[in-house]
Amino acid sequence: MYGGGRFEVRRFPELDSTNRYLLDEARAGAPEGLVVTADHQTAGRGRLGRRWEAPPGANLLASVLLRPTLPLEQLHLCTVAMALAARAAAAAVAGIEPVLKWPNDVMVGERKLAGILAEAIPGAVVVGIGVNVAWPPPDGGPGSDQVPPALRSATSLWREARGPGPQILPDVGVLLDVLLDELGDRLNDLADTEGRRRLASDYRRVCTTVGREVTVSLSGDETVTGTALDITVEGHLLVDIGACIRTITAGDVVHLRI
Ligand code: BT5
Repeated sequence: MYGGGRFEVRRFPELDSTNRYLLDEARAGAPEGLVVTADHQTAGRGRLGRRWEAPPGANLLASVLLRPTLPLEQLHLCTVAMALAARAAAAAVAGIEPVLKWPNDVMVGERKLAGILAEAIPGAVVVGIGVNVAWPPPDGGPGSDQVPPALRSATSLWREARGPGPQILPDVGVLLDVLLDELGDRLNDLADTEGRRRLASDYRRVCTTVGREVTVSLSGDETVTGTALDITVEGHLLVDIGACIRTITAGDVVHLRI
């Protein structure tokens, strides 16, 4: 699959959604490794029709085109690869150690630092990521009183950055370079069974959901509550719901206790 090739990055001042743009390019035959970034999205997508918010120029908004030769049930590993890469990149540029909340969140404690949206079409997967870099600002910083109530549990690299002296504002371009470096290594892992096992076990080690009491909203109106036991080699979540152990392939997780 990826084969250690180079990424080609197309940068836009504004797009509706970098995922939407790259899915159209994928349908038109664009190659694996095409990356699209936007300084601003007018209709940034979250999962299930939700929105991804970011003021112009503040945060990293990027999508990567993959053409993995993976069976359908293993496609979630594309999100796993991106989540691990984002965690490593955040550590490198801001000196922090985020954790991963299943299925698609990069967190600092209970605050969301980044979200990942993988969308598949025949022959391609577009993996989009929004990493909060300069927004939301540190508490009491410029604009901190304008963060909408629904996003008060979001955090950013600027808000979290650790190091000597005053908090440093990491550079979006540097973050993208580091993220793509980290992602390249992990995409190579997607290509073979051993590599995929490594991805799943790396994810398991930093997944804050494992061991927690959780409620998971599934498609339809179904919800399940239980103890998150483990991550499978496909990157899915195993939940002990008392009567049995359920394998959850997609869903929204709420951690019930800190
Ligand atoms: C996600 O969805 O977390 C996936 C986000 C993916 C965004 C990237 S940006 C580049 C690429 N192009 C796109 O169009 N999208 C991708 P989900 O798990 O559904 O979370 C969405 C929820 O997170 C929203 O309903 C808000 O509650 C919250 N949210 C929105 N913006 C946020 C932000 N900047 N930081 C933290 N939380 C946010």
